[in-house]
Amino acid sequence: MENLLKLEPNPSLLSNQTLPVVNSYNEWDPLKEVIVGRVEGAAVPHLEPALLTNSYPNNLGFFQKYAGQPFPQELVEIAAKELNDFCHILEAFGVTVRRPDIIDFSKTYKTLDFEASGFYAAMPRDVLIVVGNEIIEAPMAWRSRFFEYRAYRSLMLEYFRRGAKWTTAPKPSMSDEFYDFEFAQKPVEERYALTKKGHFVIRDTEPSFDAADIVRFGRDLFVQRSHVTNNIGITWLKRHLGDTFRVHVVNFPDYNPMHIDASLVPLRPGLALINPARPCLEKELFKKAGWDLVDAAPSTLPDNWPMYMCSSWVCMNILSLDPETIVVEKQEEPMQKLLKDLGFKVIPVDLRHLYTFGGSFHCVTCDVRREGKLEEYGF
Ligand code: ABU
Repeated sequence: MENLLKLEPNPSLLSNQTLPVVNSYNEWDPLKEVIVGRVEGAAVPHLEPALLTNSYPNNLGFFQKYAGQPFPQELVEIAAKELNDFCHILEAFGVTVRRPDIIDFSKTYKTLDFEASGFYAAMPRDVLIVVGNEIIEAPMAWRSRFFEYRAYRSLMLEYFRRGAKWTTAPKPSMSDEFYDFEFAQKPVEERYALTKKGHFVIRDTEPSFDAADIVRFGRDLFVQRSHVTNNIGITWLKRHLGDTFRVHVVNFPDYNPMHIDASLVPLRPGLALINPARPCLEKELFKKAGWDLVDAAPSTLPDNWPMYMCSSWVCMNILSLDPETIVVEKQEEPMQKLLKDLGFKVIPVDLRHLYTFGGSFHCVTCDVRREGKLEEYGF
């Protein structure tokens, strides 16, 4: 870490320009303030339908063994250290870092419709999205994530008191009718075939989306259908954002879809990474708008690395500090080389143990404030 701190921060990150407390229109403008998640208090969820669908069959034993208990302490300690070091690096680049409250997610709770225990506050990207001057809490679709927003409530209240527009999207009841229980029980191949035909584990009975199924390109936002984002959720988002923003649905041959940020990742105006294992079906839309789509480099992660909730394509789940500077996982050398060849300054940071919790730099952050304003990028 000492070496990393010697890197020269980009002067634009240190400017004192006055911005609204919440202000972020895209994934690449100069970053000023960010929420970084925590693994302290994380618990292993019970195998509810949506989690059963999204996890990988070889991991079921882990969930059966630990469901409802805190995540194993040795995993928490090493991932917490990686996150703390990442926060210090961001601060060294002039970025204000905020953290969620620590909550014991192993507590059980009961609503009118179900009983569950919680998960974690490691991935603010899943629950929060900033669109311009507004911060939106996503409805979410896992019962274990019903109360995840609570870890961010004190931050939301602070932003609100300081003038932010704060919205909580309606949460689904997460009653039994919301899930296709049979879908979750089907063998993987059958689930994949159904997903290909547009069937997902959640139904369209009530709006649902995870914020991480949306990616921001200024006036244009791209969203994917997934096992946590349904059509009525996308309709809610479109209607809520109104004419100022355009919400486009994009598709990928990803038969276990949950979160767009290991499939489509914009880097700067006119350039985005795409996942070569799940090439975007709407490439033409981007080409017509003058965007180059570059294949991400595969991960260097060993096959036996414990990955309970995401794929190794989180190697492309990077965080842009500005249009020229990108944080990339330290051992993902092919991704680093690709980005350097594209002209970026790369900041390598250790986060591999955090992958085990289901994400990387984009997932573990929510950019609350970036310099910049609403712009169009050719769409
Ligand atoms: N939660 C982000 C990672 C999604 C994926 O593995 O594709």
